Amino acid sequence: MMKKTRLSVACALILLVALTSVTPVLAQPSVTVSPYAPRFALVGDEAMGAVYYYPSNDDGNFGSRSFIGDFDSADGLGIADFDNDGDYDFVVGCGGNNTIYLYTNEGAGTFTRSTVATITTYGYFSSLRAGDFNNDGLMDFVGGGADAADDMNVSINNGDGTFTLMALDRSWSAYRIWGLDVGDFDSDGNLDIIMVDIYGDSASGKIRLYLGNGDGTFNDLQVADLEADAGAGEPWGLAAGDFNGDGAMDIVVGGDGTYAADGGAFWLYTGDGAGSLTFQGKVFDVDDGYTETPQGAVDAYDFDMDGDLDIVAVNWSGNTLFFIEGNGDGTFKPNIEVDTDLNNVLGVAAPYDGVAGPVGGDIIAINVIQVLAPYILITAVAIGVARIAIRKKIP
Ligand SMILES: [Ca+2]
Ligand SMILES: [Ca+2]
Ligand SMILES: [Ca+2]
Ligand SMILES: [Ca+2]
Repeated sequence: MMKKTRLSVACALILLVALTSVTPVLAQPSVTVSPYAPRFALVGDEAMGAVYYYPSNDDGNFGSRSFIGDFDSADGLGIADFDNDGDYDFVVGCGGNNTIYLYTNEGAGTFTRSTVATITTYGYFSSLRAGDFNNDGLMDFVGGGADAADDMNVSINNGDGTFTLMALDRSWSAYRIWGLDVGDFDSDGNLDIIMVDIYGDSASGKIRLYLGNGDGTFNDLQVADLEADAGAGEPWGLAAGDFNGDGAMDIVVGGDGTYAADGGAFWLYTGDGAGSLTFQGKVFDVDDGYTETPQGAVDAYDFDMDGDLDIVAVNWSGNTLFFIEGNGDGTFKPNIEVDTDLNNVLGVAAPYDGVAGPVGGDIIAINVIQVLAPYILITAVAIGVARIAIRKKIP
């Protein structure tokens, strides 16, 4: 009897040791968010190892947040319909364990997680952004590490939940690349990638455009210098979109207060539709009086469904998520604080609807109905273009 008891205790101890020595796995292999909305914003909270889901009320307001994941850290995020089933999924990069996860939307607010890639050459994951870079109808994404020696990659969607990495040249920057986004800047029908460098004396603030060849390869060139234009030392966030409604892709880029007094400012560059950008000055800020260096990440989407692009932005040291309504003419309304209870937020994402053009934000409502047939998409694009044309005629 005594022997049996000792044996049981020994077995229990062995079992306990076995359980505690198992490599920890992330909690929440699937998660159901509540309340659920088909359009949403995400924030990556590095300090809390969390992704927060904010359901959009489609009027510029957001519902209460849901917690997703239990990550070592949560950095870049990209939202798109990666499995082509008519709802938005997302990818998140976790610098803490060098892993990119795909969360597939199962409907009714349930997201199921799978591992896309484990990339040990990444120190951080900068912004992840979705787009179809090889024109096969499947949403891919771009992102990568943000440390000096890290790679940058385009991850091509194989259509079966896996992705194939294709390297991007980043030899122009010996420092960190944090803000990036996608759009067709030269109007050739192929999606391009635009990014900005942070840190360092030689490359800081340089804005680089990767012109897509439509097959997942790119040719890159420098198109602007934010440090020279705005005096911004360490730009973090970059969002692409047609912010002034002229049909050409523009960008907003955020800086911090390290080198410039204008910490938390975002500046607008307008595009000419041929790959060139013109500096237009400061258009909004997310400093809100914070005294630290309020670096910001940013993304664009028509959250109030009025036909022009709005902004969601986060503030690293202010720990805040902001909504900034766009006026459609390259100007923006004062920021609104959506959530002030965050901890060192690095990533923010709005949906990307898969249209490689300046009217992407205009067709969200139609796209969500389901792009089941090509003629629906064509109709949607036509409506977006028509709306821009009509708006330009109205004084
Ligand atoms: Ca989906
Ligand atoms: Ca693709
Ligand atoms: Ca292009
Ligand atoms: Ca424009």
